[in-house]
Amino acid sequence: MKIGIVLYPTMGGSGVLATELGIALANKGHQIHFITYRQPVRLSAFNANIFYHEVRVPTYPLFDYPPYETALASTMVDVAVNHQLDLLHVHYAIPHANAAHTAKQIILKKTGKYVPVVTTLHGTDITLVGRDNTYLPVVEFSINESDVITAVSNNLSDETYKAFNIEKKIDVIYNFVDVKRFSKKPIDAFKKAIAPNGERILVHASNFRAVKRVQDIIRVFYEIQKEVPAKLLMVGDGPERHDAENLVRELGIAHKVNFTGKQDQIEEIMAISDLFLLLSEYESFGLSALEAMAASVPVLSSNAGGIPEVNVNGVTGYLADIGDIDQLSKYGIDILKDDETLKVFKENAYKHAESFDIQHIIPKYEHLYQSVLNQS
Ligand code: GMT
Repeated sequence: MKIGIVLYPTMGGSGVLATELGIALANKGHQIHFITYRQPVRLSAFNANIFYHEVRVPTYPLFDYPPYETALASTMVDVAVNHQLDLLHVHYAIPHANAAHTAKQIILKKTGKYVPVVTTLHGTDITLVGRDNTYLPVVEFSINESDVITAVSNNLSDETYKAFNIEKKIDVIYNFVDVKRFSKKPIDAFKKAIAPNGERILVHASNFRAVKRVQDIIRVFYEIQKEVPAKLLMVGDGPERHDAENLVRELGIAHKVNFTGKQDQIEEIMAISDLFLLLSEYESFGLSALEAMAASVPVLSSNAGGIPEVNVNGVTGYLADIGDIDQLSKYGIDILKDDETLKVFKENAYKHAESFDIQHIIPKYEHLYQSVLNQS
């Protein structure tokens, strides 16, 4: 198949997932055309089946707001017509689903070919941004106009039906992870540099937006390190980083917490880690937690949104209510208290991650593409 994939090229979960999906499909012989405004972060190695089309947004003094959506739809038309795409798969509804709807109509008028649109909902496009009345009518319309709608968890599917008047079935296809890629041997020198005295290594990775509640992570770590010698790696960057760094200083634990900034080689960091923290207000899925589990790292998380569909309480880690610092800290100490307990959690985390392996999930997308193409 010849597939156009539209995505955000940044470190966010939807972009990572869409890029990994495209690479995996290309490895299976499909021709993949990524369409976005910058080279996607995880798209590095050359692959003869992968093409990247940059959306250029020419500026003009009249535009206070350059019309990205128009430029995107035009690029989608250009790529679909000139490369004879079979379908368009857009990740994150805003503004991709609407741009795809426009592109689909133009392609049909120009060439007589119907190019179906698959829209994958990822999270904040529904739970935060999409619900905003400024966007809602267009988001609702363009989701309904998609030929196929998928969501990355049952929770996100439920939230979509609650927030919008959706007239179609939403297919749930869970996010996936390449377990092989995350099953790395820890680099001893790296581990020693972070935890020279054999301290436990805790890790959080995100875009440090308010929804991630990074201050809770610092507070939970503060409690845990009183009982268990530990270090904390805060990976990523974003609006809440500054306040989180201040809190670390206020609590007097700056020597135990390392804000690494954005890191490309997240699998090397996961390989030396003992516990991953994800205490968000909401996550449709929690892809970073799954990547941790694939690296045999148990997860301490909130029970928000779709996280319980990924992290199994008492098995792959623990879950507690959002902001329940006491309970979360107790659970963290419980996982880390002795090597034997930690080993069991690590093994369970890895085993559970295997059920989300890329090899099980890619065929689900291929099957979906094939059935929409058969219908159109
Ligand atoms: O908010 C983020 O972390 C980024 C966001 C995105 O759309 O890029 O992530 C969402 O999609 C991920 C991949 O499907 C999910 O794993 C995240 O849980 C989801 N984030 C939220 O729902 C807040």
